[in-house]
Amino acid sequence: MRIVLILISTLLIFKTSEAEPKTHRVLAYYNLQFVPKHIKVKVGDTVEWLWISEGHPIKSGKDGKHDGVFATSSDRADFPAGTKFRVKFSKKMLRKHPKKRNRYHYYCLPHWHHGMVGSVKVKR
Ligand SMILES: [Cu+2]
Repeated sequence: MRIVLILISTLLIFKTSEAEPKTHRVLAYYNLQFVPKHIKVKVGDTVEWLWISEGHPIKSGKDGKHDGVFATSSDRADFPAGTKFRVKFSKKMLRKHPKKRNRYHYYCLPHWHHGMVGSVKVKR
């Protein structure tokens, strides 16, 4: 009986945690790269960028053109290592800023022309 109860509660915990929104980490790395460069998330998930090296103001958009969806608080490349920046890809956010195939591109303001770009694909 006790084992059955443990099994049931374990299953419930797994079921709940599966449905809960997740936080996905992207590193702003030394070699002018976002790691991972492209990620897939689900609606309601959060992406958290973590600065491993200093600098790297982030803006949403492509080819150095900001599209106004999200951006770090400053355009100055003075974010210290350890800085975190979070964006929640909620239903509301997606409705407000619809994108082709739900893919949100972003770039590092001073380094995008060196290839410091990435994207977040939001699965429904
Ligand atoms: Cu950068």
